[in-house]
Amino acid sequence: MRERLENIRTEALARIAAAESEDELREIRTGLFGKKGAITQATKMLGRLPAADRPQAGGLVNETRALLERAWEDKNSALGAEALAARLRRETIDVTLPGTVLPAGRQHPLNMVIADIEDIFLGLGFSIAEGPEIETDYYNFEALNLPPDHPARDMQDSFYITEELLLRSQTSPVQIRAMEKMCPRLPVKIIAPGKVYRNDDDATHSPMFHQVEGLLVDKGVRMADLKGVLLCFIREMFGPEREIRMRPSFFPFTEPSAEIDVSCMFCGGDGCRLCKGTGWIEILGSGMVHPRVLTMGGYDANTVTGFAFGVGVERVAMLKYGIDDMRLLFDNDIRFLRQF
Ligand code: 2U9
Repeated sequence: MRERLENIRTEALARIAAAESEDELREIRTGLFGKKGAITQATKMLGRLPAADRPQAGGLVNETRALLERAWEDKNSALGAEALAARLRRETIDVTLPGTVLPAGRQHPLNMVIADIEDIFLGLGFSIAEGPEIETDYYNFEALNLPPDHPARDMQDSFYITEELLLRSQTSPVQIRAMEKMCPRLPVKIIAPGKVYRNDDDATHSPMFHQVEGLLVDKGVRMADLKGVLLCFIREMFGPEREIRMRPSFFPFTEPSAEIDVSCMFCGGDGCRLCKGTGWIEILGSGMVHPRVLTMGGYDANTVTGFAFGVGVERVAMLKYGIDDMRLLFDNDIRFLRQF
């Protein structure tokens, strides 16, 4: 047994020392410690020895196993380190080479304007409400007091999906939904930004455009509150020198209704080409929420009042950045967009 173990040891140590690859080393390991490996066999043979010889022989087997295992591990580490060193010699990486510069994107001017409007109204205590772009006839028209013969309800003027469903033509349905949800709590104080759709397509109209509408419902809300909030909005947006004026108007969902003009930001009100010599530019629609609309939202029109307004985001962007053709906002020409 002793002799046999010595032979195994001498031969194995020589083979381990001579091994040139990790593959070769793995083979040696199997030859020693695998199922039919020399050390495994020697361990099995112990059982056949006379009981008196077993402890000593067992000790020898363990000693040889431990010695070979250590020799194997040392060689394995050495070969691994060598392989890594060789790879590092082969692969040179120049960490000083300039990297690939990814072009940085930016926000679309329309989204910048929406974010600006949201910031201003958040600062005034309004919350932001959102809703579906596919609406029911009820929320888009009926709850807003739009009569059955109103032109917007015509198949020609709105995008119908079925008789009951259409692409919303304004964001007002969002506010009706918000009132239903909030009722009877007060105040309802929200803005509704988003995409709206109308069957219009020419130099000044796009079939899809963006609106921000606002709604404040509470006890004792007056037209003076509307004017104050909108003056604040206009001055934050276009500068502290701006003035506003209100002209009587009509919308089915507000009574009374008013068109809001802003003093021309290009000539300061003296009159120029952009304000057509008047010194004023139309910017918002607004009014006191029609009692029928309050009722439809669930509120008692005898005890609460509200104001509402709507503004076209494309129009604000054009005025703010001096863009003269709305189509530029939808062409997605990088040369245009990178100027903002
Ligand atoms: C509820 C009640 C009333 C929203 C309003 C306008 C006036 C308005 C236009 C501005 C330019 C649409 O984008 S535009 O073409 N909007 O003139 N919008 S009052 O009134 C509401 C909204 C919700 C419940």
